[in-house]
Amino acid sequence: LGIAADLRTALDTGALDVYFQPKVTLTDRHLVGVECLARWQHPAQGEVLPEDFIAVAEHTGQLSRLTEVVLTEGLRRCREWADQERPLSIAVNLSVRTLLDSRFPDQVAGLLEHYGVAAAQVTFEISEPGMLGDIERVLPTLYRLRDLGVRLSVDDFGTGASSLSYLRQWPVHEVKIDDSFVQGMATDTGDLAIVRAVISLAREFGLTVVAEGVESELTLDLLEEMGCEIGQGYLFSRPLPYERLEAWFNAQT
Ligand code: G
Ligand code: G
Ligand code: MN
Ligand code: NA
Repeated sequence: LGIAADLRTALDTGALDVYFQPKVTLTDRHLVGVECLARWQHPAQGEVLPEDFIAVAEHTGQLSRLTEVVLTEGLRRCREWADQERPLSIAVNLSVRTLLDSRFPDQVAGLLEHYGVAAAQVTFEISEPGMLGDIERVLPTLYRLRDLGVRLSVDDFGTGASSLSYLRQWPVHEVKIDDSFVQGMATDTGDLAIVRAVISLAREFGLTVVAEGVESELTLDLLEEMGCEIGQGYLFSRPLPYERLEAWFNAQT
């Protein structure tokens, strides 16, 4: 239980870090937004993996606090960028458990107002496998979030083995093709076929398609040919702390 108490302290003292990974247009590598990713450097144990401390947060009643910390930091930066006439959007990952919390949409509305950020600048990413497991219970929250005007994204798309027809029924705006397919597509014709199918279907449904895990120029070229608009991955940048993101941005322009 030591780790749970340490996490509580980190959340209370601002010791949880938020890193930002660029999302860029594939045609000209123009920065359109950032995914906000939680990072935790434990004072004694060093870096704790997000999967691990998020699981701790979920099991010890700290998930809503953790989500609030990440969202607040994202909104604060989003507001600063808007003030500098750099309208970048932010994306925040949500666990299914957060979508089962009926107070969450009101909390989001309050934070948007407090930071003066337009709802359309904010995307919530929800992992496809998680979404599938609980879709009936999660849908009411998804509708309330959509009605606030925030954007919803299906993360890790392709790993949940949902029927593609779900994409039309869910109230979402974006799909993120899972990095396993994106990383495989240059060498594996099966992965290539999956990526092509997801891009074409998403476009038919009017959804934004984001390729995650873009690591090579070859993959970038293939994605561009297939009509994918936005990418994220080590080819462009790793997740970075705020100051290094700004340095990366300044080096690009
Ligand atoms: O890229 P990274 O190693 O940070 O992410 C590992 C996993 O942790 C990813 O699945 C990512 O979605 C998740 N993750 C990172 N930050 C958060 C967060 O603030 N909330 C939730 N629920 N998941 C997060
Ligand atoms: O599950 P989600 O898509 O939210 O997770 C984002 C995770 O993907 C983060 O842990 C991030 O560090 C990782 N990531 C981002 N870009 C790349 C990439 O190009 N290659 C690999 N292997 N991982 C990446
Ligand atoms: Mn994500
Ligand atoms: Na993923």
